Amino acid sequence: MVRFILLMLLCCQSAFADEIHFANAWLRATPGGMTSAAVYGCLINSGDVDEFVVSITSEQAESAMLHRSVSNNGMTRMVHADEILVKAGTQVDFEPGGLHVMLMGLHKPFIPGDTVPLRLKLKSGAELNATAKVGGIAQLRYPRQ
Ligand SMILES: [Cu+2]
Repeated sequence: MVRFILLMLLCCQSAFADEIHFANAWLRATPGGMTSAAVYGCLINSGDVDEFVVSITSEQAESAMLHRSVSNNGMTRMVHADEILVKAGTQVDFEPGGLHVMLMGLHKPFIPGDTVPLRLKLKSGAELNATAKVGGIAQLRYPRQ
C-alpha cells in the first residue's frame, strides 16, 4: 500500500506541467454588468518539448475560449483558436489586440486588486493552475501594484 501511494505521488509530478507557465496573467475590471472579460498574460514553455494549450478556463466564468483578435480593412474581429502552440523554450504573449482568453458568463464583477483563478489544459493531458490579477478598466499591461 505504501509503495502504491509513493508511485502515485511520482506519477502526479508530471514532467510537462512544471515547464509551462501562464505568467503575469491579468484582466481589466468589469464594471456595470459586463458579462465577459479578456485575460492577457504570457505563456512560457521552459521545457524542451513543444506543447499545445487546448484550454484556459476559470471557475468564475460559465465558459471560456481562446481568442485571437484579427484586423482586416480597419475592422477588428475575434477568431476562436482551438489550441495554442508554445514551442520548447519560447513564449507566447496574450495581449490587447492579439491573443486572449475570453471569459464569458462572469459570476460576479471583477474589481481592481481581485485575483481570478485559471486552469490550463495541455494537449499532453497535463493541467495546471494560474492566477490572473485584475487591473483598472483602462489597464494596458500587467498591474504591478
Ligand atoms: Cu475575445
